Amino acid sequence: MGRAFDRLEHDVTELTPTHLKADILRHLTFTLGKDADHASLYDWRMALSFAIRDRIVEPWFASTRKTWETGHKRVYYLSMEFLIGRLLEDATINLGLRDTAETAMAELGQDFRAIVEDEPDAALGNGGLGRLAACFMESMATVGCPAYGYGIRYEHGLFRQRFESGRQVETPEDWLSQRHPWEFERPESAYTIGFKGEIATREGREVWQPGETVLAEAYDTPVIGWQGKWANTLRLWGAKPTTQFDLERFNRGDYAAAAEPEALARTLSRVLYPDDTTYQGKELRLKQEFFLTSAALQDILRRHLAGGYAVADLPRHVAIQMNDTHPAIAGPELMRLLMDEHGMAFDPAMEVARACLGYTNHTLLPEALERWATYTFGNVLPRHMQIVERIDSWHRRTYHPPHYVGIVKHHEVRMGELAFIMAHKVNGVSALHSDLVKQNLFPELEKLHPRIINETNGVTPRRWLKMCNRPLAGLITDTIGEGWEADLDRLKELEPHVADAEFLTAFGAAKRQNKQALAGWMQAHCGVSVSADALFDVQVKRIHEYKRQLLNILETIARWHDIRQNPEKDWVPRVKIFGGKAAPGYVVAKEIIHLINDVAAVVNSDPLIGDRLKVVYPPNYNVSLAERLIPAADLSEQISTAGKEASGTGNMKFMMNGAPTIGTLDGANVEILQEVGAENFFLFGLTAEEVVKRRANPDHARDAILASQSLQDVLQMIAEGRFSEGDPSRYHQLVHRVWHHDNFLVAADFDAYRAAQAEVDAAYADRVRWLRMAALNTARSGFFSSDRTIRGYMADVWSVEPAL
Ligand code: NBG
Repeated sequence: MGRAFDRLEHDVTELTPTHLKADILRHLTFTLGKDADHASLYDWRMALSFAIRDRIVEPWFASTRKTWETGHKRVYYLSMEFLIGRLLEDATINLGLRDTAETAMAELGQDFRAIVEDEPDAALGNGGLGRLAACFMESMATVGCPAYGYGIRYEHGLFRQRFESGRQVETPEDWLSQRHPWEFERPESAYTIGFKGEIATREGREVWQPGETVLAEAYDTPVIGWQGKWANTLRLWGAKPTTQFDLERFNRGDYAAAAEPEALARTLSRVLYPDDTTYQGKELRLKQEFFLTSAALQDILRRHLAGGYAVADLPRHVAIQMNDTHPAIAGPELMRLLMDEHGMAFDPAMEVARACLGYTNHTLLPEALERWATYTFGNVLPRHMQIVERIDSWHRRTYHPPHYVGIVKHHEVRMGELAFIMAHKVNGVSALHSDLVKQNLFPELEKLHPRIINETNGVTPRRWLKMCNRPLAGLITDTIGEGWEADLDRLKELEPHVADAEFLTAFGAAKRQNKQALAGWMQAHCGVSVSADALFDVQVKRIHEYKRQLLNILETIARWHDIRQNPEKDWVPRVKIFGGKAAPGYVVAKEIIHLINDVAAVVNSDPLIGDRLKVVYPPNYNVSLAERLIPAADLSEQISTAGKEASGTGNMKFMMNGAPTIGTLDGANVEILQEVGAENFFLFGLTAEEVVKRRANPDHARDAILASQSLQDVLQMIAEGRFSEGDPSRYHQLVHRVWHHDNFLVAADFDAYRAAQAEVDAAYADRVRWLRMAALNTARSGFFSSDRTIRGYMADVWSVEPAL
């Protein structure tokens, strides 16, 4: 066993650019079939990726073997989204081969950076929830937690975003149009997934005879942890037809019909639903959720039994985490497998299922807690409908909940309640959110069976600091030595250096280097020229009303107006940077995008303004753009309406990269504030409790607008068409909504936000003060490593020890 690891460590330290070059050329010749003289950038990327992948396979086998041999408990992370991004550079970093790879490529006459940037993002997710799953996969491999991630291999990930006259236009994303070098197809690992049909009773057992079936086929991507000591598997399911191609029809010339079974099956893994916080009441969505969950559970049971263990022993070897309510069908599906396929009785099956399952809630927004009409649910999953009803009546009989609490209510199946009841632990994703889950979401259930705990989110410092911010990572290593990457609390050792002028200067120089790189990129890609001396103020995340990009752009307008009124004043130059996509059907969010782009056009071409204010909105925000923007940010915008953002994880990435937050007391901002100290955080706005109270006043927006001359001016300018020349009514509805339907209290928080922005200006003008704040943000960000989060889940939810 140990031998494999020894060999790997030996390999990695010994691997010279010359060895790696030979590997690359071998793959170029024998895997790609290309001559070096005629190889394209793509060919070189493939060859390098395969050469790097080779180095992952050995620790991957060794990890799998060790888990088998010791019968170690495994974690199974079920998620409809994994927002992975690029893998090549990340893999070289974790293997300690980044510089070797760069040198090898240079010696082959190739530019490593260009190769890295040629890789398409694997965008199998919408936002924070999917990116969290990807960070968790990397952290589980780093801390040596044996784990599988289970998801769907969507042919089309999240759509690509373009702007046309300032409007969002979506085009399909096609990451699989090229070869995906990181995965291994496993045609032998395939399961039949059923839908619809009937239920028969045979020998006293219920037997489901599905009316439709598809095949779920596995594609495995190894996920390597820091220093290559452990690797886990991300297993994504692709849908295939169970019926063969219809040759008879084909021979009759009916080509389209002959290909029908294939086309139908493939729809299941074709597209990612492009929405992260609103629930899509689509039959296809329910089918996708069941497809993922059933394939995963069949695979888990197969592996468990192959280890020679009894079904009843499942909880000792298996922990299954439901990432949000999307895979909540895992409860009834596991019950079906245990009862119908393995002959367990209801009560013991319930015990086994509940001991295995954990549920993470990622949002309080009621529209995101899935509810299926019993008609739809019963039609798509008739056997599961029976099981859900049985669980619900068992729950009522055993626990006597209030009449309004239950799984099946008003002809709907409530997936949140189902997940709660079927899980032994339920967790929220930040301290504040977990409290709100207790108080507002499941108060009665929590009273009956207390099980809500908190696991504050985290992000992997390998990708989000070491990889994306080389200047800062280098400075950290020079200052406190190596090893902080897997022990992020060590960043605290930077604190004494914050008093040291030389260190601060170096910290500032690292930030400036990133800002200059970004400025060059924005000039080339967005056609806007900005000064690296300006304050880079960044808000990047999905566009959603509760995240309040509107508040930010209204403040931008106020700032523009003020500069015009008083151009002689000594303004601190700002670059407002926005990034993010709106769900294609979310009209209000798309209107906000349009407004931001319209404001950018006016501000950026205003000769009175010059460098004092710029607005840049690079299109198609994704993981790799985040890696470019976050290291260059001076200020992190985390301005959601308090009580609405469950945690946020972008906030943690900015903090790590030395950008102080301007933000509300929401989600993990609360903990960031606690860690960094109030003097290093720009806090403003109503608290979650105050939000609830303020909302009770139906005139809250009107009152706030009438009390703020600045906000009145801003709304007036928008309504007059100052940003929509030739189309003055373009934003009438938007302005009307601020006055009369301001659900997220933009007006109520406007003045407080402006005041906080003025404090930011003052702090930035004092160079040393600002650098100290920025450096302290990095130094105190250790808590937000996802390694800490994973250790928390391992101890509190999964009861699993590290295998390393
Ligand atoms: C999101 C929350 C974020 C949180 C991530 C990860 C959903 C449903 N929820 O605040 O909005 O950081 O989950 O927990 O996407």
